[in-house]
Amino acid sequence: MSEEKMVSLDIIDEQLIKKAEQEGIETMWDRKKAMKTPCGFGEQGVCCRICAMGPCRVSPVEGKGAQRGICGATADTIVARNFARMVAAGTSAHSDHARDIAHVMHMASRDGSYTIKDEKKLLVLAEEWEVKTEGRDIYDIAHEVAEVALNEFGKPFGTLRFPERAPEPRKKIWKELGIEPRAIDREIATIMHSTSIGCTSDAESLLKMSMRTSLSNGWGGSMMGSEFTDIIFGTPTPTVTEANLGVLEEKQVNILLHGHDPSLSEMIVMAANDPEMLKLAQEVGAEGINLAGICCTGNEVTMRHGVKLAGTFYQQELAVLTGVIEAVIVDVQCIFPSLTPVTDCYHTKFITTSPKAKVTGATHIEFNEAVALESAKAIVKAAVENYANRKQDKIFIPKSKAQAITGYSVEAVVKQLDRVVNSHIDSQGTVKPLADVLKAGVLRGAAGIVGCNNPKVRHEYSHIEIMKKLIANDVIVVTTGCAAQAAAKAGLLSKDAAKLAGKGLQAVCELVDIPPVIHLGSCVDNTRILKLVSAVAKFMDVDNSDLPVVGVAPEWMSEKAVAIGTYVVSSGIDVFLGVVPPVTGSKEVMDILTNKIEDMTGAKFFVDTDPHALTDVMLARIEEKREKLEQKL
Ligand code: CUV
Ligand code: SF4
Repeated sequence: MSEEKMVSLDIIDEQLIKKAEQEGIETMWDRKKAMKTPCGFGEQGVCCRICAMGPCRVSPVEGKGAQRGICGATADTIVARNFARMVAAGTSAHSDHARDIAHVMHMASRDGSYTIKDEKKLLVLAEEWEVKTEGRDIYDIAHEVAEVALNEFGKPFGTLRFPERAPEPRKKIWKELGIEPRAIDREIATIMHSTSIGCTSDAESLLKMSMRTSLSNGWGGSMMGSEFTDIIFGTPTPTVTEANLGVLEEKQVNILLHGHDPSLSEMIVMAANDPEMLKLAQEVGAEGINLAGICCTGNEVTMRHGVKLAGTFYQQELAVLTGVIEAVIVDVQCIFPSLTPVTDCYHTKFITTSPKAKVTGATHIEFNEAVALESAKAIVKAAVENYANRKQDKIFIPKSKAQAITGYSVEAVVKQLDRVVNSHIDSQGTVKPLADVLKAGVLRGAAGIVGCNNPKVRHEYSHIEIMKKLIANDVIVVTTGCAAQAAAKAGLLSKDAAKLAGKGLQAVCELVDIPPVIHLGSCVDNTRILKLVSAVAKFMDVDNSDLPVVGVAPEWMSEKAVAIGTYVVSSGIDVFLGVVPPVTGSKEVMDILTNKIEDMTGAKFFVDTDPHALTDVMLARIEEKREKLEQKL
């Protein structure tokens, strides 16, 4: 296959990449080419620049070249420290997102921009956290729950609350390993401290710290993000939508929503449906306002409003290249700084909204939660008014789009299963039917496929190949993040895709009326997977690590993914990576992550850049777990 073809899986994107070439616009692939061979030391994790005696790069080969940094740190120390810092950074991103959501809940009011949509979920959480509910106004309860949550970030004593939800054997493992997460900010600070010059040099100890910090993300910040978002904006239910750049509309104002935090995107959705804004759109000659999502924000708004998905992380530049985007509205995370030069080539406005992510050259319109809807309207207005400035000769909208069903929460999945299998029409659902089909072997197992795109691998190829192979082998797939968008574009989130599934999974899909690949949301929503797996484990009276369940990140790139992978393994679920993490320079770290960690947590990391080989190992592992589980039950 020619290099050009390797770039992308679908022809449409190739057309846009060609358009970029013709118009002399640089994209990530040009920059990837210019980057040439990546630094071998960095790639293996053996470059340290923690203090100014360095940077030191030590040899990853024993007995050859510099074996220690100036302070005496070995490759093992340097790799483990770098890994720990990645986990800390990833944890901070998702948890800081959750902190903002908790603040929004704290300011929610009956007649304000932010209200409480899922009162029941709030009451369940209030009870769990022993917040008094009787005879109290729902907003008083919300404010107190939010305050309790905000204290989870910095409380001086004790451990986090959400890990209580894990199965008993899992909690015992965490306790014995000494990795029960304490306050979220504290775990992040501890890693930053312990990895500074002259603190922890013991690799195993650094990895245990990483596990604890990652748990403060999975069973802390991220879980808070999911739960609170549901409470404020509603728990998702399945909705039909469309995905890929073909969702852009030539005759409408197109607004690209990119980033993470629903407290912005939800308000933009509201503003875009506001009669005043629609009238304004008509006045400028447009037929309407069309929202399209990218990355996690895309997942959030499609789950709750069916907003169409423009695509994945890597399509952020390509979307602009269509020439029909009036504004790219972003908040935090995964935003390419290159959106400035790319949007500069068109009429497109690049609007940043968060003080946490200002981008050079972008238009900054700060989003003010206190007057959220007004603030959102001002942003949408700027987009609408830009419609007239389109450069007509630069327009090209690819045709391709696929139908997708998005927005399965754990609640929705469980309810749907229970309703069909047990005819429990009104029930809130139990996981019994799911446990039953797993036990019986109708479904061999379940896989969570998550994460980003990475130009190191052929775009979306790994995501799609792995998903197809798993469902063909009766492994049900749940998916989040950009993996979910890849699935949507490939048509795997449609009920139609059941024809690609094995007999068992096909039967379940037909019976329950679900697609074989289930959209579970954004990256913080990986905690929905933790919740579901834990619920099934508890129901069967086993541990997470006993279940035939795997986590997969075929094309990951972000520090967040490192934190996620670590909390998933720490939660007892094997993690399969399609991109090699920068740890290969240390024998000890490699040995712990891909081997010894199993003795501690009952799960480990597997790495293979060939998606087919990786899936074969996954399937073997699933069968291995099934055999052990059978003996246990
Ligand atoms: Ni938080 S982290 S590219 S948006 S999944 Fe998408 Fe998901 Fe990776 Fe970023
Ligand atoms: Fe070099 Fe040690 Fe400083 Fe790292 S901490 S840069 S290995 S001297």
